[in-house]
Amino acid sequence: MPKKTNGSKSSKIRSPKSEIRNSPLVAVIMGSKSDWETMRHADETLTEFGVAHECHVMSAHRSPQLASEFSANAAARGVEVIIAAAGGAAHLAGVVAAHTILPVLGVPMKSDALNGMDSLLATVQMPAGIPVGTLAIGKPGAINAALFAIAILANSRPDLRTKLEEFRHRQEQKIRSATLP
Ligand code: RP5
Repeated sequence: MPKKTNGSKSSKIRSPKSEIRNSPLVAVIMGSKSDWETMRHADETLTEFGVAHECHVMSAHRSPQLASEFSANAAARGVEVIIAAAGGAAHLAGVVAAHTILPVLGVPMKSDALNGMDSLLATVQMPAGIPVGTLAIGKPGAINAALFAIAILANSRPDLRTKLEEFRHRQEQKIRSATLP
């Protein structure tokens, strides 16, 4: 299993081109640096499973060319799943999905104005033909997007499948052994 590609946190969410190395399998992209506090949970989950990945900021609105170029080139670079997070009029996942046939998982960010309902609807309501697998708003969505990406990769990677089974087992054991005050 290849190691995660990025080093320091600050480099993770800055210049995309300089960080493309070691064939990341998952690309985690987000519309703004302000999304990192939520999306770091996707980064941490992928790291926990030893999945090579990269994290970048790019916006469907503020850097449309970067977003389209990145998604159009992702498959050729060896990326197998893209996780796209955005808030508000959250078009990022849909725009990315329009430029690639890779599976795209959307994570709606919790917004100040509408508590993430705007992000959720903008991400989930894709017209037929260009699918985006939309996860929950905020941190649970970030974690589940990573787990979903891992499940996709695990179909053809027995070592990852074993890790996922062990994770589920540990999770179940926690519930079974939970005691109430
Ligand atoms: C979206 O706008 C981002 O994904 C973010 O969730 C939201 C607000 O961005 P900032 O104004 O904090 O940069 O594009």
